[in-house]
Amino acid sequence: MTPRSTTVAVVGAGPAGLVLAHVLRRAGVAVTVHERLSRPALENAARAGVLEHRVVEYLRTLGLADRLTAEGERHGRCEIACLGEKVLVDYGALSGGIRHWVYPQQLLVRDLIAAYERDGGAIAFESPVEAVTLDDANRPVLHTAGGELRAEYAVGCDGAHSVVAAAFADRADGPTRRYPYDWLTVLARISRPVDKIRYAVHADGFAGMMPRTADVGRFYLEVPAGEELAAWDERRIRAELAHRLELEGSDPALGGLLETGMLRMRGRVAHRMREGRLLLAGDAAHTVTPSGAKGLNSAVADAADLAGGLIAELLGGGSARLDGYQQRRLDAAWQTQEFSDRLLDLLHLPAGLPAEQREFALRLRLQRIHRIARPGPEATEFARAYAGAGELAAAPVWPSAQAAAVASAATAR
Ligand code: RFL
Repeated sequence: MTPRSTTVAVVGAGPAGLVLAHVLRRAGVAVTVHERLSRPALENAARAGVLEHRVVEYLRTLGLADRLTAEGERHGRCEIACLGEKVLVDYGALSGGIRHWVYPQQLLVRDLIAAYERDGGAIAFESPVEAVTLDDANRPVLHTAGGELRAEYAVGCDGAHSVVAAAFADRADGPTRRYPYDWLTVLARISRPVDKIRYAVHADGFAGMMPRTADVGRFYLEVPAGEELAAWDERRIRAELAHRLELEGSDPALGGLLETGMLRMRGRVAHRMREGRLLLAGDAAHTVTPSGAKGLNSAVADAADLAGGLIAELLGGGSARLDGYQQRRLDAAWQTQEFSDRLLDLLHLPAGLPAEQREFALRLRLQRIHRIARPGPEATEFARAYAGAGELAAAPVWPSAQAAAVASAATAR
């Protein structure tokens, strides 16, 4: 069988892969997208939902945020409960007007797939890439059940167990942190929308309540590391959420539990995001805990930067931008890890703290909570980092005729 070929082979149709493929295709670069899951499975996987300001602005410039901005909700306030106080953090005001958008990841993924197809693109669903190797000229070869695909570049947007990362000499290894607790995750029907994120810093462990849609909320409970889900029946989950979150009559009441899971809490950043013609973006290169809501946002930011670099490289704009991709995005990944880790530290008591020392630790945390709620440099820095102030690196705009000409030359190489 004659091997097929493309310019950029994208592995994985999550947020990183879809945004990257979309921008490349629009610039006239030949792209393929392989996705392991079926379309319905991908379009119904509920994960993130809190989107940074800069990510939504970027999607908006691409015309990819119409439904998001029509149906999503803007959020600029959260509250942190501790020792009977509920401290309001008006991060929208503290940041000078920068707020989140709340819109479920699976809806964003559906919108991105629809937009890609509207532009004439096609995604190979249920088509896992089994392995990636390099040919004699160090060009990537993707191995799938349907045969081999040769590419100028292969980009791993395939999440934490990336097959593209596995083709790096060091398997894109890097420092990791296993936190001394896990989070039990719950998706539940609710009687009214969650109007602001609530974090509860509690002697019995952290709990969180996050908005998703008008009648669905996302909840978290801190549990000991390695805890099995089977240890938590529905009654225990409901009681513990109500107790730690101090749910009152004015709060959303929990309806049916739609999904429960156990999230092993860890952070990881690869040493490298590029090896020759192999590149990584999103969770394939770094995973961050849900604390701070940064995973999906970082994945889109990687894709935006990488799209700019690949377009410049392939369409005659030079190599400098692609060459700088790894350093820029590793720096950003470490900033993200630091933010998420700092928030985790605030929200959890030290592991194994004796009961009689917990109030002291909670009182110290309450001081820190007030510092990020009260106007001042620390609060401004937190608010801007949390809501995602600033801009993503936008891809250069290429006149379509020129783009098409150079793209076909690139594919023929
Ligand atoms: P994804 O979304 O994991 O997509 C990777 C895709 O690659 C496919 N795949 C393959 N396809 C072909 N061949 C192979 N060999 C393949 N191997 C894998 C997979 O099927 C999949 O479709 O990675 P991407 O694009 O990097 O995006 C990352 C985000 O999905 C992730 O970081 C976020 O969901 C994290 N996250 C949150 N991030 C936020 O920014 N805000 C949030 O509020 C937020 N909340 C969350 C979260 C993650 C959670 N869980 C379940 C881990 C809440 C939760 C509970």
